[in-house]
Amino acid sequence: MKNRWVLITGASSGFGAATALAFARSGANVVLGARRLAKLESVAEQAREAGAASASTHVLDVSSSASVNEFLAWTQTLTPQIHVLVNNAGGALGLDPVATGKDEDWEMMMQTNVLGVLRVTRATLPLMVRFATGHIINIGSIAGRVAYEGGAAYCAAKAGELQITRALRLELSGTHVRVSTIDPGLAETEFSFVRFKGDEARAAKVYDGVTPLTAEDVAEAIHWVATRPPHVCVDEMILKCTDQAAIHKVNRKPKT
Ligand code: NDP
Ligand code: 8X3
Repeated sequence: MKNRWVLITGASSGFGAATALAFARSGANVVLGARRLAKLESVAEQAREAGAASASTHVLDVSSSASVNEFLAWTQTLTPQIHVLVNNAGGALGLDPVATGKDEDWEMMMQTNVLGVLRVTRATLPLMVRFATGHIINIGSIAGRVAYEGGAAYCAAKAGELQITRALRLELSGTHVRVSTIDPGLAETEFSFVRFKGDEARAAKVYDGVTPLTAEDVAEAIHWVATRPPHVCVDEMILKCTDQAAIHKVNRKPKT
């Protein structure tokens, strides 16, 4: 990845931050976006120390077309070409059943996980297609493949991401731009803290007695997918911790 340009959304924490460091270690230029600029800058500093050719940050809110377009205009002041786009920004809000679900939670999940992926991809494609190379890596979830109670909107959003990935691969056939989705299961990041709106105890319970994936496990998979030879496209990758045999079948060690 030496001197390649890698754009990562949602790079201020979790998978996005770990992915920035993974690409930094292989000498890439990392272009980082998220809403929390101070956190992004701290990730960029670590990326420089880890060996990034450069690490640049700019505020990005994927739920706004204006913000996405401004972000990509700024990106083009750095580089005319993006080699890898990691559409990672997103997450869940709430675990309410449909009967008591909240409009604002549903709208935000669709805005980030679905429309955000579409917006950022549309704005980035010109920086790939005219160079006849590029790789779009979307971060989906096992929730996009199997539904669970309280997950209707999040599962729908990640199923949307999966179908966007599949449609895009068809649309880009012949352009040499690759399209992949990486769909993790339980991983300990800020995900549950955000889902439960700052309730730390409830968030911690999600990982009780389990050895979940780490952000670094997922970042390593993203980096591996991005570094296959140009004729190889990993279409879809499902990554789960060994304790999670299926979405509802999680092996939890009894408390001692
Ligand atoms: P984190 O909450 O740690 O990271 C989410 C990232 O997305 C943050 O950097 C956040 O930055 C960013 N983000 C959220 N909303 C926006 C927005 N509107 N505009 C720009 N950036 C935004 O969680 P994860 O690292 O776990 O999540 C990353 C992705 O992985 C998500 O798409 C999530 O759905 C998916 N995923 C997570 C799993 C898990 O168990 N952890 C499993 C499967 C998939 P900021 O708040 O600064 O904007
Ligand atoms: C996050 C994984 O199972 O909590 O996408 O929905 S799960």
